[in-house]
Amino acid sequence: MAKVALITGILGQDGPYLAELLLKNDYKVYGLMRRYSNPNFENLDYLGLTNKIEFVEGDLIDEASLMNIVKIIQPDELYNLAAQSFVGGSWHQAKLTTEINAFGVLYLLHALKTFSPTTRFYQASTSEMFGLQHVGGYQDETTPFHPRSPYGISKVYAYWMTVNFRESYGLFTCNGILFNHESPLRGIQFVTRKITDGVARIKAGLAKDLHLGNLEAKRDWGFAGDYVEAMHLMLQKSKPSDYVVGTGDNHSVQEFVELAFKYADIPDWKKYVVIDPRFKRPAEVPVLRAKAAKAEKILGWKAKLSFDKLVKMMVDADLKRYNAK
Ligand code: NAP
Ligand code: F7E
Repeated sequence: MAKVALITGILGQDGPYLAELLLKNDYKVYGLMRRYSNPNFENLDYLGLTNKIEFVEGDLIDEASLMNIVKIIQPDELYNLAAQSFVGGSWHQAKLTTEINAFGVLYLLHALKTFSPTTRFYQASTSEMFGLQHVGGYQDETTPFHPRSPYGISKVYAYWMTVNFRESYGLFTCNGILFNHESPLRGIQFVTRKITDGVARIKAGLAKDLHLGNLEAKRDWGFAGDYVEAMHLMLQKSKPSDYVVGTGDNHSVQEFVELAFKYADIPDWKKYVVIDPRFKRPAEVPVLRAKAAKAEKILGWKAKLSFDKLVKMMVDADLKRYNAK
């Protein structure tokens, strides 16, 4: 019989890539979305998936809606990708970020324990939990947490609640501690997509400059399409566990900028980039770099798309969007 999966965050970046993977594996896929006056199916449409998903309406801050959905669907696998995921915005909406990212996870876990205790649960944890912590420049499953934003703090709560329901009630729960992953479906506020969109606008004559914050921050950037494979693999193992997922390589925001301008064939990026204090953060995470040896050994997972190819893929997609080539 076909397996049933419920994905929260189905309209975001990762939701559509994961849905594509599960549909290819013959799953029936339910997608949880909030109520909108005007829903945006752009990312699912981009992959041609909108008509293949069974949508259910609910909200991570509405516990009763989650209880009902879990009770009715009783999925084999639940992937919790929904979140207020923008770190920069989490200082301005700290309470909402906490309600969605922290309490929302408690509500989901409680719903599973009550109505569907055999469901396998994936929690979208993040390298932002490490914040300032690293050993020799890397972070792995043994690295302590030192989150630097309300977002990172909310995710630490969710991480431990996910572990706690495993240890207290024997639920099959996994944390994927994912490092930054990007794609043409990335939200426009995140720095990679902001850069590729900005470059395409400049190329199309729609913008004269690109305002950015800290160009020195370093991130371990991979491709979202590769990372959803790791999520799925975690829930196929015989025992639940927590895994770091990343490429093992990192680059600065400036390196991303240089490459994006190069691929768009715009010489001298310095003529266009304006350093704007509005995009600097009250507390920065300066360097992230994964040591994903556990994922490689136990899941057989490794990032496939290189940094250069990722930047090119995103630049090409945005140039196409603006018909700027
Ligand atoms: P994303 O593009 O921001 O998508 C998040 C989704 O969550 C959106 O579709 C959003 O719905 C939904 N959502 C927000 N609040 C909700 C609520 N109260 N109830 C129901 N749905 C809600 O994020 P992503 O990049 O796909 O990331 C997926 C998950 O992985 C997130 O939890 C993120 O924190 C985590 N993560 C991401 C990365 C990364 O580099 N991408 C790395 C580590 C961890 P709307 O469309 O209504 O806004
Ligand atoms: O920032 C710097 C900024 O917003 C990356 C989320 O998916 O990954 C993401 O969080 C870096 C930071 O991603 C601008 O200061 C410079 O150092 O693209 P970002 P993030 O904060 O790393 C983690 C793993 C998640 O879990 C999150 O959900 O770029 N930066 N100038 C800028 N950042 C933005 N957004 N805009 C700028 O203008």
